[in-house]
Amino acid sequence: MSGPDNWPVHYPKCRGEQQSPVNIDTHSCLYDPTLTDFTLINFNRTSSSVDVGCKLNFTNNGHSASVRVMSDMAVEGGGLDGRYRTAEFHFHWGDMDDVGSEHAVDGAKYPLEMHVVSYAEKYGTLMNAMEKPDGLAVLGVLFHISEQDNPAFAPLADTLQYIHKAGEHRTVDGVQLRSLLPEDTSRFWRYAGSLTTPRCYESVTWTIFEQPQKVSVKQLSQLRHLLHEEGHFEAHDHGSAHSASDQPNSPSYLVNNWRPLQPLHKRRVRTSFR
Ligand code: 1SD
Ligand code: ZN
Repeated sequence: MSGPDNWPVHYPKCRGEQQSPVNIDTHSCLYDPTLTDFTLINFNRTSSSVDVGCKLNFTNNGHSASVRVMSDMAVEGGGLDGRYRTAEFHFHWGDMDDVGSEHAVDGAKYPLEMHVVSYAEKYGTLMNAMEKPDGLAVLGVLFHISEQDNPAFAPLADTLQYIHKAGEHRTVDGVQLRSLLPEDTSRFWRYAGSLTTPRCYESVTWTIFEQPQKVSVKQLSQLRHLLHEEGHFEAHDHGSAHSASDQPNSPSYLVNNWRPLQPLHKRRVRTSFR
């Protein structure tokens, strides 16, 4: 599939006026006191819990490392209407440390962004919710580089070796999704937007947490060594994507799987804090 500039040719919704990601200009955000803290239901369970384990299915889907949540997790509060069931989380990253995130804050990009995708319980399934205006709630977490490895990221990074090639899967437990999110989930930005990949449905209530998390260069490089198959990459090559080989149809590194910033048009980003 060709790059983001060509998406509207096949997916007209990608040229809509409520697209994501966006730059968050912190000085023009509107404070909204109805944006209360989140309740993250079962985000810190592991398989050692007596009842439900936090079982996760990792996939290299050729455009990201995507982790399907196979246990019962959900998101409530945060100004959302009702309960949203968590389906999966995935990552966007770059080949250099000054790019990678999809969202920007005051024009600054981060090297990594995690998206936790949940769907409105009232729609029953992710597929069913995907096109509804209030169908999805995505929690966005930005990461900056730290000297030390982030221990919360370690079980995840260690699993990446098993999903090196596009199409590979691995089921694991013991990853604490809660510990990959900021401790303080009450400070965030909120706006109405879209999926950042085709078909670009404008069905996402976006939350970007103010507090970035940490990832080491070594941990980031484990993501940067995943492979995608040539010709199946949906994002752009950013003019500098690494290539594992010069042969046509050979695998190359999965990097720069971020969509460029989209105009806000008539939207306003709200903030839960002053
Ligand atoms: O890019 C992802 C896509 O892979 C899929 O996870 C979709 C939800 O089903 O969400 C988009 S995104 O807008 O969260 N980047
Ligand atoms: Zn995403």
